[in-house]
Amino acid sequence: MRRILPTGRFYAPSAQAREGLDAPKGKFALVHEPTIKVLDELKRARGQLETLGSAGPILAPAIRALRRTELRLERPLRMAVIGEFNSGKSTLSNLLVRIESLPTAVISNTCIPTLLYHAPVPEICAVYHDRRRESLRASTQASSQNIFRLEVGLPSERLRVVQILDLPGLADARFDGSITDLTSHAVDLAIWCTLSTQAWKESERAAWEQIPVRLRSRGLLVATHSDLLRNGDLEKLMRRLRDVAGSSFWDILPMSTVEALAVMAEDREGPAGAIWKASGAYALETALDDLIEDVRMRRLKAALKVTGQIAERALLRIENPSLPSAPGPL
Ligand SMILES: Nc1nc2c(ncn2[C@@H]2O[C@H](COP(=O)(O)OP(=O)(O)OP(=O)(O)O)[C@@H](O)[C@H]2O)c(=O)[nH]1
Ligand SMILES: [Mg+2]
Repeated sequence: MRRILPTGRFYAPSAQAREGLDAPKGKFALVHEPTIKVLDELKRARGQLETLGSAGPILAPAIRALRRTELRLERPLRMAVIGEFNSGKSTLSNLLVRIESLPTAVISNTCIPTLLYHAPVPEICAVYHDRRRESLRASTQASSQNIFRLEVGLPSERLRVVQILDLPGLADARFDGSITDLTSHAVDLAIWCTLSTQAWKESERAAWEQIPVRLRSRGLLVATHSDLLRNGDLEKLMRRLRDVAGSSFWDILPMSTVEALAVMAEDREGPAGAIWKASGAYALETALDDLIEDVRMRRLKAALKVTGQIAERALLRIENPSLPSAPGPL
């Protein structure tokens, strides 16, 4: 079926979509000191190698490999928001970004994976399956056919730390092959949204199992629509979820995204207070902060390991120039 994209929707926020309004208040810290320290050292080492003119051809692969490692460390993390239809994925993505840009509705809505990234002014582009990119304007009527992913640039400081990939809802997550497409979007962490009123069905459990183990160890299970349950029922639900899914997630949290969004709309200086906490937003963002720190440290550790391998190979090539240059995958 040919679907027309509502591209104008992404241009809607005007007052909201200004740089600086959403400067993170102690959450999603932009500056990660350990990463900056390692990046400085990598850049200094690469600079020194680049000045060794006579050994140029021998060291060129190491210099390129170091640059790739730097780029990897400089990239924002990428978080997928996954779950079955209408589980509140787009609403939660809007909350985390602090800009209500993604369409949300009771009827099935998100039809193309949509990546939110930082841009000084709103912009949108389509990435096709052949990886061709096309910038879209508010007036563009683009067909969703052949689009691999939409990319929406928004002036949210938080997106400099972690980009958000809002995915179409899974019908029956067990049989929906798109869950395995996650690998092609290069995501580092994930949130699984499950509806509090029918949380963590067997189909969801089975689908989560299809996700690579590495990503599952970096996942949060968020029980959305928690406002639809009475307090006692919510406590019972959380006990059950911790019992049956506790070992499959980094953390499990209840969330009333609509209540949090209402607080956010009233207090754009930085939502806080009892309602914000009761909505679950404070706990979710704290857990996300911890997870982001963990993923950043794991990425750093991997980069240091690769750097060691690059240095080792460069030294071997100096001793034996006939060695192949491949420094191994990053
Ligand atoms: N009461 C309540 N409603 C919510 C909550 N989160 C989302 N909703 C509503 O649930 C409906 C679906 O939300 P979406 O964010 O569009 O859900 P989705 O998972 O992105 O849906 P698809 O893209 O179709 O899979 C919307 O009407 C939201 O306003 C919540 O925490 N509480
Ligand atoms: Mg959606």
